[in-house]
Amino acid sequence: MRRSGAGPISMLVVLGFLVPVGGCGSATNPRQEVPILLAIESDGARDGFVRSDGFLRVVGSGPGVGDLDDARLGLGLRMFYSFPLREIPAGAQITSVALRVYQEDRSGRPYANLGDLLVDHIDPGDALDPADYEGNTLDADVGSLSQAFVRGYTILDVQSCVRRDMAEGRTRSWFRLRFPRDSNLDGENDIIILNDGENSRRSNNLPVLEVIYLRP
Ligand SMILES: [Ca+2]
Ligand SMILES: [Ca+2]
Ligand SMILES: [Ca+2]
Repeated sequence: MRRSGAGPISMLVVLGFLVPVGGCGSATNPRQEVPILLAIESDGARDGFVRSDGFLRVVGSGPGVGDLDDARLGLGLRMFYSFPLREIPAGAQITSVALRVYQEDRSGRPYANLGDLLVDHIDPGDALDPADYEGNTLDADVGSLSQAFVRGYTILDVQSCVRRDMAEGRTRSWFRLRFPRDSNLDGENDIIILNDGENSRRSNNLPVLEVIYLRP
């Protein structure tokens, strides 16, 4: 196993077990395959949040998901991550892709009031704009990233999304994090606080896309 980029050491222990189980070897290929772990950080200049009223911010300040009922009743907040795919070699055999996002904190009761934290695979073009709050969807609800607030990384398999982006010629993979309910209209904020590519939370718990592949 060779490792490229940042990523939790604990993954390496798991990978040594997971990769062979995935059946990556080929009986017709006597060459010893060495899986590569590539940790791609979210692009801080492009990731950010969009609110349901169209306000958005891509540099610093308040990455999170939920409702801002205390500021304005019914105001929703969604978070967007953008991962460049240029470091994945052409022809690489991808065996696993995981979206890893750190839950830093919360306000109110976002999961109880708004539902599970969902992920959409999207193509918003070069930059976020107000229409990306719910538009430009490639694959809606590709999975639940989390069902409860636990401080730490939460993980979702997004291999099919990244494979689709590469097959269709996109140079980055974008994901939108949202709750199924925009707001519970209770006058109180219900949000989870996340981090972003520019490390706005100063926690160093960066959002990453972890790709495991075999050399082309
Ligand atoms: Ca950003
Ligand atoms: Ca856009
Ligand atoms: Ca609320």
